[in-house]
Amino acid sequence: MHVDMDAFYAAIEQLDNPRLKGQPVIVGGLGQRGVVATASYEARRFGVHSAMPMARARVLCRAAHFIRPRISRYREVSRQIFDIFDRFSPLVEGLSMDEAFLDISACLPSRQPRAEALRETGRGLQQAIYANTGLTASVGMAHNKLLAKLGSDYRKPRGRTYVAFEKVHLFLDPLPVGRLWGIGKQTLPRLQQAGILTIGQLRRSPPSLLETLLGQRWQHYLRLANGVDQRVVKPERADKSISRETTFSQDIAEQEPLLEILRLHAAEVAQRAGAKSLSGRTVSIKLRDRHFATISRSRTLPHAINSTDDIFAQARQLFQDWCDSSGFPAVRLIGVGISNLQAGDDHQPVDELL
Ligand code: TTP
Ligand code: MG
Repeated sequence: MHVDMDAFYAAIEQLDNPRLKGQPVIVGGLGQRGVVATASYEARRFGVHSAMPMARARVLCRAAHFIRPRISRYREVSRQIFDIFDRFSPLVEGLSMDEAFLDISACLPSRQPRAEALRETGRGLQQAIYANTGLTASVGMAHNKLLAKLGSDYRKPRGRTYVAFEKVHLFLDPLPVGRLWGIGKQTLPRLQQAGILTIGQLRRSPPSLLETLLGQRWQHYLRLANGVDQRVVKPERADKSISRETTFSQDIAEQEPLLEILRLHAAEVAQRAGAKSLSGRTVSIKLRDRHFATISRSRTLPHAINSTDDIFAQARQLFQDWCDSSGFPAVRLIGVGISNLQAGDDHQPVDELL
């Protein structure tokens, strides 16, 4: 099952301020270069959508209520809905604040035929979310991730779609080819120029043409177009932090090599975080001096990061501040880590939205 909340930020604003119910609401950066984070379905009718410049949204829908994001409130609601997901399955893979895969294969009531049991579970989850939060979600159910994800988007908002095994082509064939994972800005125009507009057209194209258009990965896309996807739901382990440290056999009394090691550690932390689609708001360094006194310094940012450069920039600043304040005694151990972890990438850095 794939679950995705409807107009998440905007729906929370409408929930918290009932005067906004049924009204066009646009959440995003209100400054000069602000960007739309999301719009209520009432505002979408005017053509407003995520990632659009706010200036454009103001032209399209002048009567809308324009609201700055309240990320911490959205995170609070996100925790509530993830608590509900946990009640439905032990296997939950969060993709972002408002979206997750649930492997429910082992959690279906056995007294019913499978399709019925699935539909009932989907409905039950939607009802539990609504009862606990007052918000609506859309769900997609199928035997794999690709179909479940496309299913949740099929009849948004408040949609519920079950793609049965024998209906795969019926469901996939008419969808635009750009809906397949991995077909992005670069590949899409090439396919369109070749007359491949739908998933069904891709599925029926000759392999030689697909190889020319899609390169080495053509068979992968052909499998997706046939609704074949073997990926399993990967629940994230409850990591609290990701860190890497080294203890030296001798004290190091120069800053240059220590910074170099800090950078390597930052790269490893970034790589491990990226592999799990995690990012962190807090960066810490750990140091031990020759007297075995261990010191840690940390800093918490307004948005989560997980790139080498971002982590290293923070770690270096922390290290330099420590050198300035301590007079830089020789170092025995140095490490860097991130914590305050969250699933997925933030769509936009928060400061771009403010
Ligand atoms: P989405 O699930 O993509 O969008 P949505 O929940 O607002 O609307 P729907 O699912 O019904 O189509 O993203 C979830 C939240 O993430 C969204 O409410 C705001 C935020 N977001 C951004 O900040 N920038 C973006 O570009 C996108 C796509 C989302
Ligand atoms: Mg959503």
